[in-house]
Amino acid sequence: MTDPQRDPRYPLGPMPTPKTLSAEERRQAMADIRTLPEQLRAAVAGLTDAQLDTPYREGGWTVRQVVHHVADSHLNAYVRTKLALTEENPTIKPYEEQLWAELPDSRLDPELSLVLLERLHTRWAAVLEGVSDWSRLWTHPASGTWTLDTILGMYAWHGQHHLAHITGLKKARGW
Ligand code: NI
Repeated sequence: MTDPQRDPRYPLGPMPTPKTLSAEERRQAMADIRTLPEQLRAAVAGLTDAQLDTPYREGGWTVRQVVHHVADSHLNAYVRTKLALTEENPTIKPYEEQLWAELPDSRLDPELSLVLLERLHTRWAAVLEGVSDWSRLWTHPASGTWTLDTILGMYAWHGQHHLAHITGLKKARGW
């Protein structure tokens, strides 16, 4: 069995799916979401095209695909957040993230997704900071019913998880 701490896909360990968070955990998670775009921008600053097209692990996504994937994922997360706040236990739409990462826009300049993430996270963080009921429900058709706290905990982790793919590759390569 693979030690999850040593699985190169999961440098921070497995994704958390908390049903509830403490006030301090929420504060930290919202701060992580606010700062992720600038952290990602700093992580890819100065990388050449060849470096951007290097997989972060054997058989994994390139740095370029990782940046575009974070935008794909967090666009969906923003929609899920707003659905959960405005509808009663909505069923969200899963998507095929691997196939999205192979569409032509994932080969574009990462700058496009960095700008998108800066704008998106400003709006998303404003929505999250206004939440008064973190127990609002939403349903994933395969994995079941979760809360807004789950979205916050999962996606704060998700940004740091992919940031660690890039910073880990740079450290391993001495970039
Ligand atoms: Ni991801």
